[in-house]
Amino acid sequence: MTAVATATPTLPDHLADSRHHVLDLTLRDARAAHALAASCLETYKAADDRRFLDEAPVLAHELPLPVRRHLNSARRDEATHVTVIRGNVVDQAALGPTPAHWSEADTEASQVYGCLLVLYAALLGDVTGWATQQAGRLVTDILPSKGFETSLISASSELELAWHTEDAFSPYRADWVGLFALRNAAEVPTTVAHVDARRVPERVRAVLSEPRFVALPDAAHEFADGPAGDLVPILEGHPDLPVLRIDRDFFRAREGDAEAAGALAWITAHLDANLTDVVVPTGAVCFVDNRNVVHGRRRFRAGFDGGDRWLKRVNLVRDLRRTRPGRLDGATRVIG
Ligand SMILES: O=C(O)CCC(=O)C(=O)O
Ligand SMILES: [Fe+2]
Repeated sequence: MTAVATATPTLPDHLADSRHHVLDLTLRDARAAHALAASCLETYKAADDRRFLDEAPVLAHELPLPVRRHLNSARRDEATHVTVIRGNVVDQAALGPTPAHWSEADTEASQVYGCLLVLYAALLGDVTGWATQQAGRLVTDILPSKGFETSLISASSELELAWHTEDAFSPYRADWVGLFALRNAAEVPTTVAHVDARRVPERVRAVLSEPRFVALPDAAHEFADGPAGDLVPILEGHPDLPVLRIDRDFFRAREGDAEAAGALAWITAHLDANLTDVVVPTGAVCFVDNRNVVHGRRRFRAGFDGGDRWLKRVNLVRDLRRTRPGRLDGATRVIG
């Protein structure tokens, strides 16, 4: 029998990688995409300019055809884990050193990569940001910072960043997280894990589908009033292909619910066992499907010498209207 990669949730393990969709750009297409981003930057001056974000879904039609096809399959395919576009042009010398902190990372030289990430993202959905994260920026930065080596946020390095659904505490969380590695010389891996629906015992699945879990805001958010901690389910949607919502560091079973604690322990061990490395090398863009997989990052040794790993990140939703209750007014993309 011939094995056919149909991208269904019942794939045998040896075909699991078919849920990692990878496109290697030709140099010609990489240059064309970069040139489009550069012309957008010239017009709009910044990657998170409001008019640019609004126009991006139209401008993105000018991206090379293989890129549009690749991202359209990610938009359509309900079982994809990650969608990667490798081989983007990043001029390391022109980029300059990796900044020491996210607040210094919105550099002029890095804007063009933010623009390219926004253009790619626009083929999947709409970019959103958080008032409580990186000062409300829409294109954020991930880089190691001194003093945060063992923190629970993406500025960490020495400590593994535990797997999580991005912004799992919020109903306005992203459908995809987009990461653009401007620099990842050491190829520090991002990690992903999914729920293998066939292996979840019936009773565990039933408990995980009920709102018996406290979803605390993760440490990347600065809330003035402290965490709300809503009661939420961990699994939703079709049992064969559940939508996953969980954070290894910030979810708890509700007080006194031993059965929920047992189910949480089961899925935690299951996701630990399924955790897979996905290297996003320098010049690669990776869209993580935030419904199908949790993600994190392996530990690494930061040099703090200007050569450290540096990623641009966007959150995006399929339906901006869904996030409207979380936004102050219809014109802003910032939640909170
Ligand atoms: O650094 C990475 O590869 C992932 C970081 C991450 O999970 C995040 O910033 O939310
Ligand atoms: Fe994350």
